[in-house]
Amino acid sequence: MKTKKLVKSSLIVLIVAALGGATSFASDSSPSKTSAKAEAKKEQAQHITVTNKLVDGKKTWLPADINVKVGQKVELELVNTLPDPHGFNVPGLAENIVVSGNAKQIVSFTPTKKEKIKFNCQLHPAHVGGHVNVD
Ligand SMILES: [Cu+2]
Repeated sequence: MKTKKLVKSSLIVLIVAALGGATSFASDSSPSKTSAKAEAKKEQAQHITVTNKLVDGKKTWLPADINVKVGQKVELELVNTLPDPHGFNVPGLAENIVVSGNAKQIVSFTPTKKEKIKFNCQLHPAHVGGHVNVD
C-alpha cells in the first residue's frame, strides 16, 4: 500500500518536470533574434589589398591609387611579397606602419574629409608609393 502511493507521486513529479522543461525551451528563441539584428547594423568596411613588389627593378606599393570615401571605414591589407621589411605611411590616416618581410598586416581607419594624401615607404625614400584619394 505504501509503495504504490510513492510511485504515484514520483510520476507526478516527472510530468511536472517535463512540462517545465518544454516551457523554458520554447522561450529560448527570442534572445538570438535580438543579436542577429545587432549584427546587421554593424558597419561594413571597404577592404583593399595593397601589395609591395618589384616592378622594373623598383620596390613598389600597388595599386598606386587607393580610392576611399569620407565616413566609410577602410581596411587595408598590406602584403609585403619581398624578403625585407617595408614601411607604409599615410600621414593622418595610417602612420609609420612596418610590414615584415614576406608577411601581411591589416590597418583600419575611417577618413573624415575629402583629400588626396601621398603615401610612401618611410623606411626607403626610393621605394615607389602613391596616393590615397578620399572622395
Ligand atoms: Cu620600402
